Amino acid sequence: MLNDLIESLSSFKKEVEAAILGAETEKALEDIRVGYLGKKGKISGILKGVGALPHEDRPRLGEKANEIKRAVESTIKERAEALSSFARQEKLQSEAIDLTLPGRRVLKGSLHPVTTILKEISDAFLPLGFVVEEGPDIESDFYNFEALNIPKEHPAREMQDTFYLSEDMLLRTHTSPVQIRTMEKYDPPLRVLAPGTVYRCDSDITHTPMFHQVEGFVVDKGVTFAQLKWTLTSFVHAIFGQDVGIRLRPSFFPFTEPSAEVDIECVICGGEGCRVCKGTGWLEILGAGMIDPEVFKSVGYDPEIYSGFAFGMGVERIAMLKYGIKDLRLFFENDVRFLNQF
Ligand code: 2U9
Repeated sequence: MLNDLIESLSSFKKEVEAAILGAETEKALEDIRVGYLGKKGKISGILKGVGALPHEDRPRLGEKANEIKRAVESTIKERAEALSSFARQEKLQSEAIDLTLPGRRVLKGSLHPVTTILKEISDAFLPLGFVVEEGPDIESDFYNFEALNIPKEHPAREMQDTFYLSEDMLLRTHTSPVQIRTMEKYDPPLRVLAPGTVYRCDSDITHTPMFHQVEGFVVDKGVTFAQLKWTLTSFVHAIFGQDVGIRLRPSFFPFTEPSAEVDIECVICGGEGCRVCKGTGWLEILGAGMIDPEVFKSVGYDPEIYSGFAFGMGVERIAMLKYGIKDLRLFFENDVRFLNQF
């Protein structure tokens, strides 16, 4: 009887060891452990027969059972370690980095051409002693129109040009209000550059409802039209090159008197006449003039003591001419293929 039980324990040992070595997962191994060593396992089943043995034989069976349990436990432990080592090996292999693969390209951003030109325009004026001033995009009727000698019935005030927010408030249609605010804050002499976003209720192939302007002005005793012309020539040379000539044509603006429109020699054909300059050899790039005495009065400057000049330009227009961009809408589509060229 004792020998039969010991025999069956020994044959279980071989069976369980074969099962352990065949287990492919940690779960399968655990099932084997429970199936053989657990309370309801096969070894416990055999040990239940111990009651039928004579007293003196029972310790031997217990000893044999414990020996087999220990041996099985140690085989399970070894197999568990082997399985976890295989698993780690597999994970490492699946996560292996191929250092020979080419790297992914990092997309680099670039400055918007309007930003680039804004900086170039500032760089052209700052050495002449100009300082940059900024102001709000939302303005009152007074700063945008009244103080600039633009009377109530002036066409620039018409609804189709101006985005009104209320009877008195609007989106600035030019950066000129910045200059009014600057004159209210400081006494002359002043040399100010006012770059910024402006808004006009206008949209077609050459106009967008939002665009950028740079305006500038100088106020002092004895400022002359000749100084205005020299300043603008110096600006044109800095942006378009030393050989580019300019010409001034008489014009009208409510805030300057006399006023002029400023042309540069066509940068495409060099003055020969082409499609861009419509055969004239000249391109209009600026408006300018001597600040109207009425404007000085609205900020409390005495026009008998002070004189000044002012100028204004559209930044997108300068960028289009400088970079040969044909369509204004490209500036606002933010297509990276366009933007990356600058
Ligand atoms: C003050 C006094 C005078 C600014 C000026 C222009 C002429 C001009 C246009 C160019 C193209 C605007 O972007 S555009 O449509 N500007 O022609 N601007 S003189 O004169 C001022 C400004 C402020 C106090």
